[in-house]
Amino acid sequence: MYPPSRKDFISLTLSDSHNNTYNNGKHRRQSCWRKWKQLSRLQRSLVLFLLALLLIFGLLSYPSITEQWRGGSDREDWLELNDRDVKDLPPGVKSILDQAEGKALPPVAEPHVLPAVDPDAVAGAVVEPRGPNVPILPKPPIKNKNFPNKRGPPSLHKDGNISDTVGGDKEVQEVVREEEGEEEDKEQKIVSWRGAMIEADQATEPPPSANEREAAAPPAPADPADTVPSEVPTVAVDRLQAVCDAFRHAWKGYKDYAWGHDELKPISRSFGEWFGLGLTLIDSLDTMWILGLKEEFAEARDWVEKELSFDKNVDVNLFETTIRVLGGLLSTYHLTGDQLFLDKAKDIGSRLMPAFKTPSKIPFSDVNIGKGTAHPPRWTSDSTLAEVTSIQLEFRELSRLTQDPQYQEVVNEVMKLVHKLPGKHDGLVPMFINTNSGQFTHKGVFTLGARADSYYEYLLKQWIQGGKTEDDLLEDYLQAVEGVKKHLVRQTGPSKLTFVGELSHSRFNPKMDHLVCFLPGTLALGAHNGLPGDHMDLAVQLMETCHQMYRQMETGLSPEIVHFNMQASDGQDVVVKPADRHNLLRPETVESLFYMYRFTKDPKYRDWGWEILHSFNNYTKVPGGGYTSINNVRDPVNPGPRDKMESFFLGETLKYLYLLFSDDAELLSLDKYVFNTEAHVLPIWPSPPK
Ligand code: DMJ
Repeated sequence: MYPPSRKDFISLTLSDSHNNTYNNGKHRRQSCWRKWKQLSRLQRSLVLFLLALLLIFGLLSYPSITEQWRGGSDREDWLELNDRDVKDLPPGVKSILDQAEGKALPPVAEPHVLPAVDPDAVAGAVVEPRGPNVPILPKPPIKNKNFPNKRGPPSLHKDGNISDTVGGDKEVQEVVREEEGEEEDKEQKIVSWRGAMIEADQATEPPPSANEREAAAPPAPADPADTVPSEVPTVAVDRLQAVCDAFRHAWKGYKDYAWGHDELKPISRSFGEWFGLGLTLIDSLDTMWILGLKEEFAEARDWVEKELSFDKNVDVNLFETTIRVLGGLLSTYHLTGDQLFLDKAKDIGSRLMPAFKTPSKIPFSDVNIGKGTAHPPRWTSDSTLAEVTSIQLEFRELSRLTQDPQYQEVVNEVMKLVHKLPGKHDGLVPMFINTNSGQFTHKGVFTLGARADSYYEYLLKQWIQGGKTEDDLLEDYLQAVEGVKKHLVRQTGPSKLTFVGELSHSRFNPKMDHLVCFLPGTLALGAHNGLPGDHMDLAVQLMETCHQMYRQMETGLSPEIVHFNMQASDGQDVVVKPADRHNLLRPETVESLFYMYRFTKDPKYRDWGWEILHSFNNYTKVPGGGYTSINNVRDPVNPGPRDKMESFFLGETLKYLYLLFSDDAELLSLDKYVFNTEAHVLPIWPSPPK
């Protein structure tokens, strides 16, 4: 027996209903016409008159209806508000406002950012664009009177630097980079996901903070070797003050429009949410402490105590949460001795642990901190290499503080696996590793930029953290630096600038991410710790190149990615492709300037940092509060505000600038601390790891 034919059944039904519909319509049209004919002439005129009246009314009310649909009145308020602020602004800042208003935009080129157009929302994040004057959350309390008043940089605390209990962590920032679509990059068609994108004591009298001390009187550096004769003391004070002013301005925007949320959107005066953990606030805690911003710190501490909860059903990125949140809390705990921060650090640390429950012990990228479940990204079972190898400083420190070995065990296991893994190229590692097999994937592409960068940084820093006793880490680091020199370091044709390119299936690509500018600082730190002198030579050369990546741009700010010209010619050394012209307020260059100044005392590094701070102020500072990422570092008239202040601007960029300008070499001495990759400070252990 065959089943009844579905085809016959369907065709019968469709044909029937179709016919009915058609006939009904025809019938209706015929009967309407008959009725119209039956009306008297007067009745017909009356109907026509009414119809005409309706039409006229409709036409008159059209503009106001459509205006309401477009939400025009909100936008007018917003523009009026910006107009009030725009007077007397430097050209770069004014151009940011002009673009936000849509005044000076090129016809198609860079889209200006308005509150309603929100890339975070597209990515599924919770975002609430709103008018400028609508508060989102209650403002933070003015001051917590009960807050213990011992504040200031740890170097000013007696025995403050090496406490028995300390914390650490690392963070990453996620950057979605458009792939270049060029032949040479075809093998690596991957959307880059850098989990980028950042402390009180009960006992003694509050010592002055570094900021207070240096601002109050001409500084008398504790260590005469730290004095720079060519620099008048007031210059240093002014520079420190300028960093504090920048921080306060950034913080004002965050406090007014994004308090308790992950990131400020300074143009639309709203906020963006990534994990919903108050990322900017946590990333900023230790910076405020170091800068001596007591009131701001107290308000933030109050929020951590009363509002911060990790008991929420949210997926977070393991790496980003480790470097920014765990690292920020551990660092603040260490600087302040305030138990609150250690308790919070333990809470988030333990909630991240499910990420390590994988067949290979290579952690998943994402964890739900409320449910205790973990998973890889939707499109792959790979994890990013930098992400799984740049969480070690923080987890190891958490174990030391809590005397609970589970944290360091899971991250040490990752390092052991990677140490033994085949597929490296003279110490250089591929960008991905599989959570099932524990093997490298996407082999053949080697970079010091996105997805691999902090692997190299953490090899050295773990070795330093552990008292320079873990030989495997040192071996991997030394081998990697040799691999970098052999395969990735080249010079430009015109000015012989030294740079670090990428290797893609044996083909050299003269492309360098701004992220790679962490390398001069790391190389210098290694040399300071007894590693070969030529590491320092390379650091000096690369530092010059990173400086040129800023200096050669019309805004004085580096683009996200540059290409170098290797032809022997008189042309440009640095080439920037249209898709790479943005600047996200990243820290890597000022981070390296800080290390280079600490180790060489050459004032040019301070001057370079000072120029960068000026450029941030000229082109990214938003009136009313906050700094914004920009679209185009080559266009000082229309830099194209992106309406986003990354948390690492406060956690890293401004912190490193402050430390660069400070004459106090004991302020977070590099012989006592390592900085995690989000600039949070962790102590070098007094005794080697067990
Ligand atoms: C930060 O989150 C960290 O420095 C990370 O290692 C790299 N990216 C950002 C800053 O650019």
